[in-house]
Amino acid sequence: MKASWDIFCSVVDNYGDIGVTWRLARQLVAEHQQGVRLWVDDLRAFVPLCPEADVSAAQQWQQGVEVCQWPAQWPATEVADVVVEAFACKLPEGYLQAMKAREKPALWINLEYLSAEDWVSGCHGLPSMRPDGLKRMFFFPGFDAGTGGLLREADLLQRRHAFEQDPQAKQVFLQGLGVCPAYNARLISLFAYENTGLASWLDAMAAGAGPTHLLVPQGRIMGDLLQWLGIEQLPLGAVEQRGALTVQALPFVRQEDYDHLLWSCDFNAVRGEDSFVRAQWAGRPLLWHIYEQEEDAHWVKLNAFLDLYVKGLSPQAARAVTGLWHAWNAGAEMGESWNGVLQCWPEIAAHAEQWCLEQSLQADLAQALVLFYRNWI
Ligand code: TRH
Repeated sequence: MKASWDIFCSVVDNYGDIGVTWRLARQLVAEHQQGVRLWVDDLRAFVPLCPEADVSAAQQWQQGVEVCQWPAQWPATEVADVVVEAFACKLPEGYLQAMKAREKPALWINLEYLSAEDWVSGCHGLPSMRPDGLKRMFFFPGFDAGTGGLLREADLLQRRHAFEQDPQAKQVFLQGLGVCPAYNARLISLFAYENTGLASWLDAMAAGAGPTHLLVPQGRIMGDLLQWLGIEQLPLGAVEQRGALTVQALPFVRQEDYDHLLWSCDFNAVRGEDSFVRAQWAGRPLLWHIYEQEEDAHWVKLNAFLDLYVKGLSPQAARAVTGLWHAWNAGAEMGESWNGVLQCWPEIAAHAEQWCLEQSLQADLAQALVLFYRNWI
């Protein structure tokens, strides 16, 4: 059954808000044949993910999604069957009025941020009544069966496995980015916020027994990287070597290609929400730089995830992963914990694949949303 969807995205900062909503919109169209309009208040954040997009278009079609600039002056607009307010971004007043006037009520969903905290499954799917008579449903992504699940395209793991089994796929992809690592180098991608712990991690990799090739997409960590390298700039594609460590700056790649980058690496440092989930689907060891929140609320989220994630690891490996993630998020010394992870590498690598498989048994978030709507009508 084809329904119409309006997804509202306000770009607070970075790429997470648009990253999640664009991925969801594409999947609703491609896999569920839904009619999707994506309202974005700042298209400048969209273009790096979808380079064909026109930053100044009021309306455009991209991959079957109608992408609309969310204008300051809200125009008269027909309300969709399902309204997704991403991350409590506050719907336009004019749209709310139109929702009230709609003969058949629209399903209004507030899509929340991802968290592994216990309370999430208790709040997932709950309604909130507003004084104006409109009802909003809370939809929480998450890691257990009581939540809305994680965004995952139906063929994602199949595509990853095909990529891994094709001996040329990785080479062709990396060569396209100008990356030619030494045959025995450990390949690492680094996507993170500014981090005072970076220098000590780079020191440890430079002093490592084997070669490491670090790929750094353009972004906020670049300043710390340049400082450690002692240079003013690192042009895209250029390579710098310090001891056993090779560092290479990469362009920010389109969203589909970011998966290829994660699949090509042995270890991925990721951040925020969407890249964090994609690194889990890559089935490789990972390091999460969580988005900082007021009053250190992010530490509760970080530890809630770690508690879940390290289950099944030996005490030594669990300590190594937890130690590394804690050091990174505290901007603290990384050398000791990195070496701790290296010592448990085979176990941590096998665990990452196992975690991916377990998580893939859950319904994915787009599927869960479509089902939620079907059950609601
Ligand atoms: O950009 P982020 O830090 O986004 C953050 C978080 O979502 C945070 O929770 C939110 O509150 C804040 O934004 C406003 O990290 P995230 O979520 O991983 O989003 C990055 C997106 O960019 C993701 O969709 C992957 C994509 N990406 C590419 O498409 N190409 C690239 O080269 C890279 C590095 C990322």
